[in-house]
Amino acid sequence: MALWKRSVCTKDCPDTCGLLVRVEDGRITVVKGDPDHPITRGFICRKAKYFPEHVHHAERIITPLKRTGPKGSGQFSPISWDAALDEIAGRMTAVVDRYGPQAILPYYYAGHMGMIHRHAGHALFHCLGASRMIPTICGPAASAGFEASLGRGPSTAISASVNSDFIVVWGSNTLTTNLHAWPFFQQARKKGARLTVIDPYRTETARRADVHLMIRPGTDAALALAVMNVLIAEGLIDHDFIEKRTVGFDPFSRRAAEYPPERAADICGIDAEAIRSLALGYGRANAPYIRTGWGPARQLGGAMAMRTIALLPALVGAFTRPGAGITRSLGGAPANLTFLTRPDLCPAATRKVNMVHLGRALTELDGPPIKYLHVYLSNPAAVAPQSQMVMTGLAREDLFVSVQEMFMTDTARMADIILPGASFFEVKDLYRAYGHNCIQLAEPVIPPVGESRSTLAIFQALARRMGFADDVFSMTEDQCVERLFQDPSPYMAGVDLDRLRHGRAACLNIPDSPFADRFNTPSGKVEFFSRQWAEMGLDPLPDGRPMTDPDAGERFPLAFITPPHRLFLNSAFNEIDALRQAAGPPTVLIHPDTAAARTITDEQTVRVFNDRGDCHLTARVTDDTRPGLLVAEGIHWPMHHEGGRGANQLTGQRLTDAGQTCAFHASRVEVAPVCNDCLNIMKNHQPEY
Ligand SMILES: Nc1nc2c(c(=O)[nH]1)N[C@H]1C(S)=C(S)[C@@H](COP(=O)(O)OP(=O)(O)OC[C@H]3O[C@@H](n4cnc5c(=O)[nH]c(N)nc54)[C@H](O)[C@@H]3O)O[C@H]1N2
Ligand SMILES: Nc1nc2c(c(=O)[nH]1)N[C@H]1C(S)=C(S)[C@@H](COP(=O)(O)OP(=O)(O)OC[C@H]3O[C@@H](n4cnc5c(=O)[nH]c(N)nc54)[C@H](O)[C@@H]3O)O[C@H]1N2
Ligand SMILES: [Mo]
Repeated sequence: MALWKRSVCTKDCPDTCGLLVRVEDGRITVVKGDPDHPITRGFICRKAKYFPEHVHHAERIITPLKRTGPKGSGQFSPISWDAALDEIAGRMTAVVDRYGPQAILPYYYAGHMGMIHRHAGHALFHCLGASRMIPTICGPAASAGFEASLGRGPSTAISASVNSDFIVVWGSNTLTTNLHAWPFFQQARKKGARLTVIDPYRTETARRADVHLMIRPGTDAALALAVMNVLIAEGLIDHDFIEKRTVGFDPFSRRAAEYPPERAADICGIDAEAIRSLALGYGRANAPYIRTGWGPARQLGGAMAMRTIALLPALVGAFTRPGAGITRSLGGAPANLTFLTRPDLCPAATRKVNMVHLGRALTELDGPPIKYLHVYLSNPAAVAPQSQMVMTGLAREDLFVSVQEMFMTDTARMADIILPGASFFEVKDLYRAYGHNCIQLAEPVIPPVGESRSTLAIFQALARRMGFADDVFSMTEDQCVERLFQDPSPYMAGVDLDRLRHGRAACLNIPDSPFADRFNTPSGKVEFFSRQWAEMGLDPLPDGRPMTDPDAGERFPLAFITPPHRLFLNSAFNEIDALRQAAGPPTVLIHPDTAAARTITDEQTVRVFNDRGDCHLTARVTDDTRPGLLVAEGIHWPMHHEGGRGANQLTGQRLTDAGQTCAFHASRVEVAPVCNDCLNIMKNHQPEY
């Protein structure tokens, strides 16, 4: 019998789309958009249409597996759940006895964004006293910068931009990574709004903008300062707002005076006239609106960049007018999760390991060294920086690795034990979007495929095996959801729980312009001058001097960025042949001048390299990128690269100025053509780690 059921896409994307799922004989056969969703309104990206194949893929891992060949050989045999859990519990216990609990490290991220399942491992690792992983791979630099200027909390709803007359998309590839924002921008444009995109290369979004500023990566603070310099010089600022609702304007204006457009033009690689024109457009608009992406924050000075951009609306008082404002990741937790994460169970002074430093943690950390790694909801062999170090670590004979997975990823291949994880269609969970202010509760639409189990079920079974009896290890999904509803945050006020229980998205109680009354900074005002940053040893004022990678030196003159691909979601969807074929081989965009200087021709295989590693990509010679800037879109599974090494071979573990995030878009590299003979040799020799 065929049924349509409501669900929600839980991949790590701002849009968190409402879905309708057709289920026939226990199998998902069609997935389409739910027209009743208030924001995503019935259309979905091309990737999501492949969910039936994703869930019922012939190569999905559906039983626990144990390694039977050398590490990384890909040789595994099915074993029972009991045998797998016994082995994991036994190994963990042995490591605790010999090296102490901190020799165990969990590694997870947001492969599936469910509030319950994503946080289901914390309590067990706290009980064990394992090292704590700090989840910094994505957003904290952007948050830290934004919060220094505007304070913690929600930002302007993207849907508010329909009333804007001047939209700036600052370092976001909206059409690729936040598709459902686009109709709001287009609606505003139909009424006459102008769209400016600030991005180092010509993305699909930039191509469709009125103006594209092809900024040199890592120089956004200088651009924002120059825009503010012009606004002040031209008298386009809101004195009343500045006086009543900001602090530190005087020292700030002296700093901005140091950045006339000509200086920023040199730093940013953009015409001074284009900067002036952006400032005049922004300053004269009735309702200027900025959508910031994560791009400017994935730089060594990423928090400073975001902090500086976030000050723009304050200068022109653009927080209260309908349509005006600024959007970052839309925060605001709907409920208290500590009943599940149980920070009270974590021993004081437990060692913290920043997830950006996984490579180092597995190869250099001591006192104690990491002897056991458990990976879930993440694919670090593909997504973590400096892959060579990560792979060297994963290959250690004296490290036991267990991985929860749906597919034989590069990470799973390095495991000693693999546990089959249930897909999000097979579990119950609550989901909070980060590109709009809705939440949605999803029931399983099918039972777990094969012998797969949910993250919650796996950790509970392990906890019981290890003798931990706390109530949290016996709560069902239903009980967890009810607990969430019993301890709601103020954002849940007025939310219709019945609507949620019927699987429909509900909007949180968050105004479109949450900055109207107060800024959650220490002063309660916008902080042009941040005492907190001064105390942290950072410049209390915006600083436009770019930070470049001190490891790079002159041997690596080219900038290298790795922004998202339209047909993948981080490393997810690489298992879908049709999407991989549509994406083509992993590619690098190279400007014609850069290519000519290295005798590189279009479609040639090139080797991109630095001191951290190398990676083979297919060259696309195009003026869609700047001279001196290489762009490799998307995280292809390393195994799909010629040579087996992915783009994260080239990225580093150096952290951003604040927020301790990975500066994924700050790498410096060189590139050279690869000869055909070398390629043939390479095809026969996959790397050995
Ligand atoms: N070079 C470079 N590297 C990057 C980035 C970049 O821009 N450039 N971006 C970074 C960013 S922003 C992020 S957030 C990280 C993302 O890093 P990850 O969170 O590791 O990436 P994903 O590919 O989203 O997660 C994929 C994994 O999630 C799990 N998963 C997915 N769906 C399900 C499910 O339904 N059920 C179960 N049980 N498991 C599931 C699987 O383990 C899968 O392999 O990558 C970072 N890495
Ligand atoms: N299709 C698809 N959608 C996704 C993802 C995906 O992999 N694929 N990933 C998801 C995740 S986890 C996240 S966090 C979001 C990220 O979504 P985005 O914010 O859109 O992605 P970013 O990698 O942060 O880069 C955004 C843009 O910033 C540009 N950029 C890079 N460096 C700089 C700089 O220094 N200054 C400026 N102004 N721009 C710069 C890049 O070229 C890119 O076009 O997308 C989510 N959505
Ligand atoms: Mo992310």
